[in-house]
Amino acid sequence: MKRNLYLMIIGLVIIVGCIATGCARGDQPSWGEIGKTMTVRGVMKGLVSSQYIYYFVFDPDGNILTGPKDNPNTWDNYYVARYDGGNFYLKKPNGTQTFINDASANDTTVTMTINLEELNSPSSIEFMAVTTDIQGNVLDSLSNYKVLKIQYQRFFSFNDTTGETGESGADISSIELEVQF
Ligand SMILES: [Ca+2]
Ligand SMILES: [Ca+2]
Repeated sequence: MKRNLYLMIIGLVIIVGCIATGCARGDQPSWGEIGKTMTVRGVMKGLVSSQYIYYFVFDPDGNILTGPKDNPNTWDNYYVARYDGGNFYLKKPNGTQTFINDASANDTTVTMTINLEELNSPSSIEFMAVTTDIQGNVLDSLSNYKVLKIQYQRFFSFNDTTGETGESGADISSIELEVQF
């Protein structure tokens, strides 16, 4: 009897543990579930500096024919994350702005993690990365916005060889995006 009880407790612990961790290996949560995040890493050619503003721009409208261009004045309908003066911000199309807490700027890399619920839980995103000086003059960007089919792919990597600028801390070298459950 004692042995059976012992086995039952072990089984219960495994089941509860599996539920708590979402059964990461065997049984992935379906796409519709909440709690997904997207981490964006922007790697520059030189050191990240507060002399520049680093933008990651998201269009979650589901239409791959529209997406953010490199001009910050055209981003009113998009979700705009930025590293600006030592802080990380997320500005929404409705004008509200919040801090991004899970973010860092180290060496040549700016990293921000955004809860996808903040972007209306999209299944695809049109994405753009742009750097400017503090006056707002664009220094570098991706050559065009990237379509991220995040429902089907979890990791994206783009090298940037365009828009080379003499200001290496604002010269985008590569962008990596990763969706996490
Ligand atoms: Ca779009
Ligand atoms: Ca570049």
